Order: sequence, then C-alpha cells, then structure tokens
Amino acid sequence: MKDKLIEQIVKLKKDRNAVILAHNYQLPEVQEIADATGDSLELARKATQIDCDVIVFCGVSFMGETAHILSPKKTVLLPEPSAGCPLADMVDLEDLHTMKEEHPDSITICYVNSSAEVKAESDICCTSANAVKVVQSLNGKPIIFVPCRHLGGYVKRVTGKDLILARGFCPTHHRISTNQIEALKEKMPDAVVMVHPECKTDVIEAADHVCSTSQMFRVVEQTTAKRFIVGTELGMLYPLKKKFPDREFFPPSDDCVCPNMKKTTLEKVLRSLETMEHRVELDSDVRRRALRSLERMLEHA
Ligand code: CIZ
Repeated sequence: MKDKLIEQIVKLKKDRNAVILAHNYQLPEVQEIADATGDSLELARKATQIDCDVIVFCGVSFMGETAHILSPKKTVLLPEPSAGCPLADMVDLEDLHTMKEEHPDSITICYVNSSAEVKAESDICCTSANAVKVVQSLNGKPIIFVPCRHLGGYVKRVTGKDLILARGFCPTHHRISTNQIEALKEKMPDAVVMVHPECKTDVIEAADHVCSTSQMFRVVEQTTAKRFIVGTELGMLYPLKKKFPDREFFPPSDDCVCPNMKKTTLEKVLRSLETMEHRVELDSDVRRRALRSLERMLEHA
C-alpha cells in the first residue's frame, strides 16, 4: 500500500516537473519522499534555487506562502490547507498597527511564523536560525518584534538591543518544562541539552545550546557527546537519528507534537499532485511588499 503510494507520487512528480519540500517536523514517511528537508530558512532558499514548475510544500501554511512569495512563477501546493500555525495567528495586522502607533519611530521585524500580510507590513523578516544576526544588523531605532515573545526575549537578551515584544507563543514548545529537562538530566548527567528558542525563558536558560532545527545538526556534528536532550517538536528526532545513528536523542516529553505539522500525509501529497490543489495564492500587492522583507531576511543567511 505504502510502496504503491510512493510509486504514484514519484511518477506524478516527474510528470508535473514537481519537487517536494518537507519541514524537519513532518512525519517520517513524508520527510522520506521529499527532495529536500530543512527548517524554514533552508526551505525558503531551496524554493528559489530548485528548477521546477511545481513545489509541493509539506509544512504549515506560512511556509507555503513564503515559497510562493519568493518564487511566484512556480505553482506552490499545500497538500493540507488547514495546516496553520497558532503562533503566526497570534499577531494580526491590527495588532501590528497598534504596536507601530505606540512606537512610531521603530523598525519592525517579523518572525517567519507570521502571515503574508504581517510580513508585508514589516521592515524585515527573520527565522529562528538568523534572528540574532538580523537584530545585530540593525542600528539605533527600537525594534518591534512579532509574534513570538520567547524568541524575541531570547534575542533581546543575547543582543542587548531595545526590542518591543508581542505576546505570541508556540503552544507546542510551551509544553516543554524545566522539570522534564531536569528529570532527564538526573538520569543522564552527560547529555547535552539543545532547545528551540520558541521554548519558555526558564527552559532556554536551562539549555546548553539554543538553536533552530538546522543548527541542532551542527551542534551534534561539532561535539563528541553521545546523548542529547532535544527540546523541540518531536518530528525533529527522526532526521537527527537518521543522520547520527551512533548518537542517542531524547525528547523532554512525548507530547511536544504540533498537530498541524502532522496533517500532511502521503495520501494528501498524492492527491495534491493529482488535483494540483491547494494552490497558494496571495494578493499581488501583499506579495510584493512581503517579498521585500523576505529578501532582506535572506541577506542574513
Ligand atoms: O524556522 C523554522 O523552520 C521553525 C519554525 C523551526 C525550526 O527551527 O526549524
């Protein structure tokens, strides 16, 4: 059954001149059929570099929008259009306008986990992989940072810059606690703790490394440690175990699962290629203005 599905996907992919991009949090079988996997910065770049007519984006909707904004001539398909991001939804245009009115002489940075409209209204976008670099590149003015208060707080502490934070948070990363990490550390004092900057502040402070998923691969590569506690969405354990079979990876808890990231299945990927749905489409003015902030983000790769 699964082999048949994969065979059909591979054939249709060729017929449509399509590529499949999958985020590190996707289901293992979806990561396996992808032409490229990565975090949103890596996938955004891939979307512009890969020569194809169609991109099937296995991730959540803001990632599909980002691919479409950067590569408007390619058809970008989301196999599951209801795969949203609650963090991105926590700041809308109205909230951003209010923050801008309260801080008229400021620069706005939006985390890539945001809507195309919010990106269009921001000066520059960032991902968890380059947020520190982006903030360090800006001088003088106060910086409005939306929507993630934890990533924003982390960047503020690292850079010492004047950041005005929105209140958003990722409900999945919020489930990780210091108690869970401490309990694992008690059993494995040698384990290296890596956590995502969307985690709560006390969790970030208990970690050895604070990193995006792409940076987690680099941390493992650069140390001889054998065991790692991985504070991010559970999907990330699959590519880590695959790339480093001689190391061990432990999640702080088994419930750090993003339900939206798990909505994309092989069946939906196949249906998407068959029907050429669901196409990402955006208002052209929003797309043009959001492109500006994404292009500035890519300068800080
Ligand atoms: O930037 C991304 O892709 C997210 C949301 C997480 C990560 O670090 O991969």
